Amino acid sequence: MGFFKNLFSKKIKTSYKQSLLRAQVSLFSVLEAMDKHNHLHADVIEALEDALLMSDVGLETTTQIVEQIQLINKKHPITNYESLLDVLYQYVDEILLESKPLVSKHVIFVVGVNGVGKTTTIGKLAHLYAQEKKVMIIAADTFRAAAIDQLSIWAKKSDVEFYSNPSKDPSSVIFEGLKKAKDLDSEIILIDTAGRLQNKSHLMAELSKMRQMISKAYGEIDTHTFLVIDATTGQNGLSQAKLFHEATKITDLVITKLDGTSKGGIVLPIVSMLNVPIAYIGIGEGIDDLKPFDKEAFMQQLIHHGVNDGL
Ligand SMILES: Nc1nc2c(ncn2[C@@H]2O[C@H](COP(=O)(O)OP(=O)(O)O)[C@@H](O)[C@H]2O)c(=O)[nH]1
Ligand SMILES: [Mg+2]
Repeated sequence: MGFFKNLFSKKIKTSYKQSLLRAQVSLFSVLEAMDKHNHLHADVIEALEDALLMSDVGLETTTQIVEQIQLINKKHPITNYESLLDVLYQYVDEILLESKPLVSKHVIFVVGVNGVGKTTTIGKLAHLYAQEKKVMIIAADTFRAAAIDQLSIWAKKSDVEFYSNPSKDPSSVIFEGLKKAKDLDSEIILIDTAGRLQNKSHLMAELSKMRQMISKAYGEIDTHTFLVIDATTGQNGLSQAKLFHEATKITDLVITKLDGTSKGGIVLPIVSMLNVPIAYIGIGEGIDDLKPFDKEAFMQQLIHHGVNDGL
């Protein structure tokens, strides 16, 4: 226990701040409206709604946030920008969950649509874990030879075990790979899957089958299902979250590409719908650009109290 939490903990805060600058909800016009009116005037509400929607918080969650703020305002009138931000901050605090430390031996089954960063995330996770654990990567994305090659290169970079078999179907690859992992006594087993559109029901059914294969092949082992969401995808991320969760219960989220978006707000409706923690965030293409989710640091960047930077 504990080692996941401590990894890189010193470096996290500064790199979070730098990488998430663009992901902030842009609150400058809210500040202006609040400074002008000194109460929760319709202009303030409108500016806030615009800011949240622009950041991809989505209509439903934006409405909930605004209703909550209006409710609090009735009891304790909000008269300045700082107290408005405090209420907003508290709301986000309630939505976002703290991720639980992972037990020492486990499988991570990684799912998501094409191009979100599943394979890259596995490469980065292998690198992160390989410092202290025996890691094995299973490439169950057997549709494209290039996908297997891409992952075997990541495995070599971190010098971890790798298994795939392009002539077998994904479930058989998982079966064989897990047998090998058991023989080698691997501690962290990362399974990559082919990207699939959430509305292709036969592909989603295949995913459920693959997930079931894990316990069949290995027996009892702690298993996490990571859904990788590209933060730049927009509202389609919500449909991805819903349908992947239905096909194979998601236990954790990985939000990638937070370095290149001004729409970090998408995490709020997704987390509030699935009610699962964000385990990691991706903040670049490099091997070190995956960070354990730090709720406090993330919130501070998303709902930024400062006026000048990041706006
Ligand atoms: N900027 C940025 N790019 C990323 C991140 N994660 C993945 N990518 C890029 O997204 C593209 C697709 O990644 P890949 O892992 O192949 O996606 P997959 O289809 O889900 O396996 C690649 O060009 C990655 O380098 C991230 O956190 N930030
Ligand atoms: Mg891939």
